[in-house]
Amino acid sequence: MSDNPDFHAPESQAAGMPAVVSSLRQVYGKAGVIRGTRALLRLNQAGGFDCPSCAWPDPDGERSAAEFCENGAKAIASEAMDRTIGREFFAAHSIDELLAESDAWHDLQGRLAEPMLLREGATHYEPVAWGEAFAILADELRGLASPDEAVFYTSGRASNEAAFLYQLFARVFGTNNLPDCSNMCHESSGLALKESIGVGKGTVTLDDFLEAEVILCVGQNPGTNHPRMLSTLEAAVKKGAKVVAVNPLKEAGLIGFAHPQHVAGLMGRATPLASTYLQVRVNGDMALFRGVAKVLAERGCIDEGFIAEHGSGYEEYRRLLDDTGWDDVEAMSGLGRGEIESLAGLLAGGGRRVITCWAMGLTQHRNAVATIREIANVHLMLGAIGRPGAGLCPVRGHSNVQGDRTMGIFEKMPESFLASLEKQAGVAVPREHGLDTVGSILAMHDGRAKVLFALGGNFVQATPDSGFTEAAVRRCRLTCHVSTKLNRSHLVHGRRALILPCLGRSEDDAGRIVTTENSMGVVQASRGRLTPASEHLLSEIEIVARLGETVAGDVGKIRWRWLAEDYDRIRQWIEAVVPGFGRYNERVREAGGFYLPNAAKDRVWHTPDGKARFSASPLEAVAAAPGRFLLQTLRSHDQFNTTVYGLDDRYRGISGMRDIVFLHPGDLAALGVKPGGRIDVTSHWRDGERHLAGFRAIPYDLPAGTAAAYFPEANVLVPVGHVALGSNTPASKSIEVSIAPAG
Ligand SMILES: Nc1nc2c(c(=O)[nH]1)N[C@H]1C(S)=C(S)[C@@H](COP(=O)(O)OP(=O)(O)OC[C@H]3O[C@@H](n4cnc5c(=O)[nH]c(N)nc54)[C@H](O)[C@@H]3O)O[C@H]1N2
Ligand SMILES: Nc1nc2c(c(=O)[nH]1)N[C@H]1C(S)=C(S)[C@@H](COP(=O)(O)OP(=O)(O)OC[C@H]3O[C@@H](n4cnc5c(=O)[nH]c(N)nc54)[C@H](O)[C@@H]3O)O[C@H]1N2
Ligand SMILES: [Mo]
Repeated sequence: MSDNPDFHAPESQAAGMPAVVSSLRQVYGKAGVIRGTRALLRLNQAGGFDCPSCAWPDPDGERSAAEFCENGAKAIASEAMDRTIGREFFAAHSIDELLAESDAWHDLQGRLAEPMLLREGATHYEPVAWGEAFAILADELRGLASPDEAVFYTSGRASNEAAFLYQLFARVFGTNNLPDCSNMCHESSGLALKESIGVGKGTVTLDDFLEAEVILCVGQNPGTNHPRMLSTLEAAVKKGAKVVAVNPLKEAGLIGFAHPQHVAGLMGRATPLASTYLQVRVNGDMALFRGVAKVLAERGCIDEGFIAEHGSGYEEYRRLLDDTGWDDVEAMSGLGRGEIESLAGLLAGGGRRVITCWAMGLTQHRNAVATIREIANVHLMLGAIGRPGAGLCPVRGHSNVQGDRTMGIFEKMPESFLASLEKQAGVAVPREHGLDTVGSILAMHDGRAKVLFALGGNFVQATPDSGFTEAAVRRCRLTCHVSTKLNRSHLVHGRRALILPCLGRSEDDAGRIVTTENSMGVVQASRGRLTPASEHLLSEIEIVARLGETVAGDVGKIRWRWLAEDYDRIRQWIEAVVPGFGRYNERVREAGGFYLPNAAKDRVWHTPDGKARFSASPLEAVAAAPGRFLLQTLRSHDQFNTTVYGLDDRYRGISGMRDIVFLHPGDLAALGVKPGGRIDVTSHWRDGERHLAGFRAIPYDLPAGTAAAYFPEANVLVPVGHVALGSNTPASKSIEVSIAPAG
């Protein structure tokens, strides 16, 4: 970590030697040499554990000895730290003192080592026995007027087994209030894809990348957030694929990639990645894809056979294309007609083997769902779905966020799942839809929800509108977090609060395996090998089972302890409830695991009319009022969501600071602010203003009138009511702000 705040020109490539050096320094510095190397050697190897960082898949066949990336190494270093914090630490630091420290400081303190309780009115956490912790939970949960007054949040690291048992508990307890990090992440993708192609997941595998002719990377920064994806892209480029980046910001990882596991890469010779870099306007993607579709239609570059056999709604969509003017397309996308025509030409050429990848740059906008359906429209026109080298690829965030959904962590699971769960459990489960993340914040704020239980994550820090959300959480009777590391959600608490420390994925769970599902629907086993950080830790599964036993008791066919004793039993239950998990225990022990079925990949469409559906949504893009900016919140290279490893953002040329706002150099000049000078930022929403004072303005290559700042520091500016239509995902990539020199 650099101590002196500084900025210089951004890099033009990602990875290479600095990445390797940086990862090793992280691991050896924090975890100690032996724990660190052992952890890395087991990372993403068959028989080892699944990297807890991102959800990019591992190669199906042979794996290199180092199937990890710099940021995977940081995640492990953070989890596998030798240092622990228990009763002495919490006796020495009051809640207020801890609140005054930064996220980076919290992460450096070490692993949570024993269960802790914050009594009503107390200033310090104190140790509590596991049994008493569960008794408190039972007391608070049973004391609620309705089970719907409890909220059960999940972050995307929970294993399939923990997630399945947890949703079973919530539903047996009597509520579908199962908000998760996905509500803030790929919810818009799931919804859009379900409507368009009948499956809320992507349709490609790693092999498709090697057969693709064109790969679009839209609204994502893989160099930082999915570094192993760069290896896949590099391999694809070497086989002749063209990579097109669509991003308002110039990201080093998309310009060039020096492979850290290859000699040439280590020497700093980068593979030029993106053949084209389209600096679209923030939220201009829908207009871009509409423009592409217009060109394809006008030139007749469509797959008529596919559309006739599989599509529905094309005529209406075609009329919409004819009615859309180029002026609108150009103004909203910020791109010229020529650029859009060349992209369309590229997509239509040859075998139309096109893959489109995307992440938060698309999902966290007001019109996110419509934008993603627009991408599906283009793929349907080209017939570029369900055949080799072509398809849709939402790139997931957390390592098991996709699996958690498959397991039923969702406030609106379909009837088929609930009916089958009910049958297996022998207990009635509720049907009324539950609260999602934004819904939970509002419910806590106005007193409809009184207990917040979280399986992982950092609710207070990951959610929008920090001031509003903190007030909401403080109104709870009880907040309880199952966690590995200290975070702000332990410190912004309800009347009483509990911290329940659990094993991390790298740690030995009495030799037992758990399973996860990656971004491409591969289910595989994960077995931790490191000695647990403390002898007082329980696995997430044991914690949920004891919660079930204490709060709900053994009911129907459920024997909580019996299920948690042998995870194969939980997997047998999953097999009975969730389609696609036949011979689960057997297949997950085969090298590489197994693929879940994906109907859209087989051109079977689980939509109401059994067809892949063109959607005709009105074209729109958000725009800031004159003189104002559209601000997006994004990740630095030194963080995993709310876990801040350090204060650098190497590829963007930033060291030693996070209190910054990237701006176009011309805008800086117009504001009369020098590079690095201090500014105040105010966001504007129909319910009023929100403020961020004294951040530094950094010149950067992004479109004039737009700005970027780091998540979670800038979350204070995101209004809780500013969400994507349909998916209710906070629209944290387009916040209308005004900026002034610091006053
Ligand atoms: N090391 C590391 N890895 C991670 C994470 C992490 O924090 N650290 N987080 C994980 C999680 S949970 C997730 S969801 C993923 C997130 O992965 P990303 O989606 O890559 O994460 P962000 O930093 O939010 O980056 C958003 C990108 O979208 C661009 N963008 C913003 N607005 C627009 C727009 O309107 N149009 C277009 N085309 N682009 C836009 C931004 O410039 C930026 O490059 O990464 C996962 N992996
Ligand atoms: N403004 C803005 N807000 C955003 C985003 C954005 O781009 N901009 N991105 C959104 C996205 S995509 C996401 S996914 C969410 C993330 O929201 P969350 O998933 O809630 O947040 P994380 O920071 O990933 O959670 C980190 C915490 O998880 C705990 N943890 C780590 N490993 C484990 C484990 O194995 N088990 C358990 N039980 N706990 C563990 C640690 O205590 C750590 O402090 O944030 C969202 N918020
Ligand atoms: Mo995410």
